[in-house]
Amino acid sequence: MAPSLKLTYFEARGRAEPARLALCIGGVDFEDVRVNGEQFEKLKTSLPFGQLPVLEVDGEVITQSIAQQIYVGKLTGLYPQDPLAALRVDECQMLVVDLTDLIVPSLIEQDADKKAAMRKTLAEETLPKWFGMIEARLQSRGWSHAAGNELTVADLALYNFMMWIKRGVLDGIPSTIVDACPKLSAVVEAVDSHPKVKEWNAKH
Ligand SMILES: N[C@@H](CCC(=O)N[C@@H](CS)C(=O)NCC(=O)O)C(=O)O
Repeated sequence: MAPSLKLTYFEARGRAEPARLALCIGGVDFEDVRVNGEQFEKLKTSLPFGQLPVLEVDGEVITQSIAQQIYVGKLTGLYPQDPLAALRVDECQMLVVDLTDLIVPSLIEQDADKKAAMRKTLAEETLPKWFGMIEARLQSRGWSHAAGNELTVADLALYNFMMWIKRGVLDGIPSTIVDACPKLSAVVEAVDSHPKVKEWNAKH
């Protein structure tokens, strides 16, 4: 019997969106719970590590977004059974965590000048360097997708991160910095043009 799933996160894409997209693409029903700051503060003490997202599987609360992505990838056929193929998917998912961690300090910084300086370094040095390395890796491997030749949760994780940049919502980071990387852009586009992703994005 299919498990009952409830995914709780903020009203944002953030660390929950790859799992949401996987469930949407796979046609797996889930309860998509989104809390605001006030609701989170009330919920926080009941959360295993005081953080979101949490995925409840038949009532059992599971933390850690990457573990959740792997699990829903398995449920939806978006995570390979072959160990080496799975390793490639995990590599890409962890890479996205590292990319996210590059940005997080600039989200937290309260001093406007320091924040702007951090964003300038990200936009002009750090992110182009990382995107260039990802592009080189995708080019050298000749894959059509993020971690092989099939759509996996790695694509959804990379897509979610790259769209954060491409949507131009991070002040000081121009959306165009992705344009220098054609292979990376193609991986992002392949997810963005997926009919179920289009439908999902139109609704959210
Ligand atoms: N390693 C965790 C990190 C979770 C995390 O940092 N969650 C943030 C939101 S993106 C959070 O709940 N922040 C609120 C807090 O820590 O009070 C994961 O990947 O799920």
